[in-house]
Amino acid sequence: MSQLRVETISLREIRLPLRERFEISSGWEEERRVFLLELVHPEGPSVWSECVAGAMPNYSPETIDTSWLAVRDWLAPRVVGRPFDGPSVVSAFLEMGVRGHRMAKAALEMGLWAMAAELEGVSLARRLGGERSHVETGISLGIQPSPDALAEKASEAQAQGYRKVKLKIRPGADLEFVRAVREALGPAAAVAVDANAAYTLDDTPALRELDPFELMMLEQPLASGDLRRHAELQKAIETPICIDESVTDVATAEDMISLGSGRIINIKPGRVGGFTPSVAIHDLSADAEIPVWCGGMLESGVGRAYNVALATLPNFRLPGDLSPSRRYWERDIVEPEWTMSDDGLVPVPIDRPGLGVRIDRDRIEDLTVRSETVGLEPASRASG
Ligand code: OSB
Ligand code: MG
Repeated sequence: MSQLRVETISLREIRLPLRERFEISSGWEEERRVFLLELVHPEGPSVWSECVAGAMPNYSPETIDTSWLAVRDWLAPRVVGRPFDGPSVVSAFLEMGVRGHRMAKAALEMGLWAMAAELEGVSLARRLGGERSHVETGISLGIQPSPDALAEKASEAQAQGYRKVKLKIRPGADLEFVRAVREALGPAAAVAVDANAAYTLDDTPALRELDPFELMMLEQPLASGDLRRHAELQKAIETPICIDESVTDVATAEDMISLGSGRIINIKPGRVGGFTPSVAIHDLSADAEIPVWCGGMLESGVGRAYNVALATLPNFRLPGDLSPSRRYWERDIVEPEWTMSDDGLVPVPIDRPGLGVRIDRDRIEDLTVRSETVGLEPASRASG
């Protein structure tokens, strides 16, 4: 079998308009700036990966521009031309001498997992150890102008078959919005809320008012660095807290569990630096009886392929944010597009090698606003 190795890495930015504006407590997006990587093996095979950083540093400190710099100047030059014994050694290799920049590292690391799967002729899901042919999905609904407008969106999502409806909340757009949705969907519906770090411990009484609505979870109420305060909040409220932003690596997942900062973890492989840390967090959560689910970052069909593959592991016990392509885009950049059955299941290409979807290279070419290649002589670098 060919050795795991990459000869060139191309960086590309494309623009994809979202079908609807997506608003969270700290900002909003109407058009996704998507950062794609193409990793090319010396014997020809190529794989695509996606860096999930956003346009603005409102979710995490990373942005598409900081991750572009990190990949181009620090990370990709180290990977190019170097043989790896397997994809599981890449994460530790990228950690050496570069702090943070986890989304940038993840895009490369996950690309190498896909390359390994491709070279071995197995699906990415199986390469990670997953066996499911379908994964459960929910929808993440952005903040809407009114409780009624949100309840209408939530009802539509329920009718489409989503297994969880997650509502973005912030102070001033919380209690009445949750009430309207609970009334519209009924007592049995799985409803969750996500605050994206918009509250403080002083808001404990307001957050306790959510208890009677029996939410599936309250995602990331407090700031990213506030694991201890999350533990204090969890003691004061009944709704299970789910940690998103605060778990940035294996150590913070261990801290979260031992402090009791929450009862559920949202794993986004981009946020924690790739698949090797994601699988480690998955495993230690399973040992601690903490369920996990796979979050999303409004990925294109490329990034989604990675999330879907990860969600086939056994301790992904709650529906992910793995909506089908149609939820986000008029037309995706992969074929076939990602779909969902009318009971909220996303089919996994478990028996197709690599990512299991074709990349629409012509369309990507049309949408490209800049590109650069690492691994060629400087004279032949394309830039635009
Ligand atoms: O907090 O989970 C989040 C999107 C961008 C940034 C942060 C988050 C989200 C989502 C969207 O909730 C999930 C999706 O991709 O559908
Ligand atoms: Mg979140």
